[in-house]
Amino acid sequence: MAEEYGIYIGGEWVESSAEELFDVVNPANGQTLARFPQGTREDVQRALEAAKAAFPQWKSTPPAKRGEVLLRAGQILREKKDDLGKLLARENGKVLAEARGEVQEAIDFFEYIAGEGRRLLGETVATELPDKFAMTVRVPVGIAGLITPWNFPIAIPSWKIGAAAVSGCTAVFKPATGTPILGAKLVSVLEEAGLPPGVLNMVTGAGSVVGDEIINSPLIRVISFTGGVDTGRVVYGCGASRLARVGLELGGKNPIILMDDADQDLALEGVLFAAFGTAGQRCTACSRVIIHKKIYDEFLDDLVEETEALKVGDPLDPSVDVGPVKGREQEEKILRYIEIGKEEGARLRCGGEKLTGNGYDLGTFIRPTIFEGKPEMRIAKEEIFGPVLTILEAKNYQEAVEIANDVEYGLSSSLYTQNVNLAFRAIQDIEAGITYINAPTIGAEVQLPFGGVKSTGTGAREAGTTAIEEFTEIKSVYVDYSGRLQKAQIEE
Ligand code: UN1
Repeated sequence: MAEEYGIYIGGEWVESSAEELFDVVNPANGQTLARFPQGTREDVQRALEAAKAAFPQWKSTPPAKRGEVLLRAGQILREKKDDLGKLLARENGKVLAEARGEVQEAIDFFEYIAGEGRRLLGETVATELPDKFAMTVRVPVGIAGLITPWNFPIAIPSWKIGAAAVSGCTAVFKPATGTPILGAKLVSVLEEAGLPPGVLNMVTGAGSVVGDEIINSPLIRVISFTGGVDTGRVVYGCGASRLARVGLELGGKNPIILMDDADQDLALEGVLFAAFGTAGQRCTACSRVIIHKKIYDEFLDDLVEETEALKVGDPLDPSVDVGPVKGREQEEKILRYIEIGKEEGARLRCGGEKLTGNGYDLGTFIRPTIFEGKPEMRIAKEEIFGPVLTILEAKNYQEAVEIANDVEYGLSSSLYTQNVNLAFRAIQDIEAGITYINAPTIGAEVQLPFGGVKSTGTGAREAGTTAIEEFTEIKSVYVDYSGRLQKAQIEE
């Protein structure tokens, strides 16, 4: 029997006002794992009221105490890592090693951000007047709306919830409809860790209802959204119309550039992991490999051979390399892009189809696919978010970087070379929020800022040293202890 969940308001799991539930389906076999309420606008209003009521108390809780709760949450997640990893693999479809890695990412982030409770650094600044003191302090922005995607159902919620909570914000959280179970588990872990009622509230349901109500509420002072670029534009517009803060982390079309002196074995492993890990459904996934013409044929032949050898199947089977894509809608979109690639005249080197028979029919599996393309093709420009890789040729470094930059997005990027000068040049030249040298485009660590340029996003970087930027306001404070009126900027 699939478990039925409610919504989480004011520290309790309660019934939604919704009549309808939606199914959460295991993409490997089509089984229903759980049912969640198709939340209503009224549900969101209740969540907002709870977040509003909890704000004054949470805001005045010492940041170090807020951090302690988050540290405990990390410790509880650590104890539950085995179970959560398996559940995540079933709910999302990523293979168990990656699912466990994602739970670890959440643990790492809570442990990291807990320490922020003992920093939340401001500055002391010199003043132009005697007997006067000047400093900046951080104050929470207010109630946060946190909207997260299905591809990282615990790590991304952790970044947002952890950073908002340590900053003193209270929040309404809407997990993706594809993966609310991990969201609900995280909420329960935070409750167990001692997060006071109302600091975090969760409502599930459609973006067009629940998401829409969150982003349009005047109570929400900061919206943090990770998802597709089209929705991101709508979210940004709503925030702009009432001057709320908006943090967006949207798509990517992440390149790996291979120079002619690259360690090809190392690069091969990196490309396979970055392009086909999580079945290519990461914002940071490598979807373009730009290869120097001198090694193009040699590298590509090896890559195709290794790609064909990847085992696709049940994510809980440790011998499997690539799991399913997340559901029918994803599958259809990816298959459509494969057709577009063929119509555009790209050369299909392997994959290019849905897997059938052998139990595959119960789930949504696509064979890892490689196209040889041209930079102007749609498959080389648009985010496919699946196991589809486009290979492009470049005659030199300059051309490779031009191709890399000639897309709408700029999240992650990578260059393989032995030439240290070129490596440092690429750090300047590639337009992206993240650049790896001699490593693939995925696997960002939590203590570094995460985010991108151009249509990939806007607002403060998530995670890392910048995590609290999104959820805190800087206040400038002047203390005059001269006992007389001192006028700055005015000569006497
Ligand atoms: C995402 O796909 O939106 O760097 C997040 C990585 C992971 C996070 C990806 N740590 O691949």
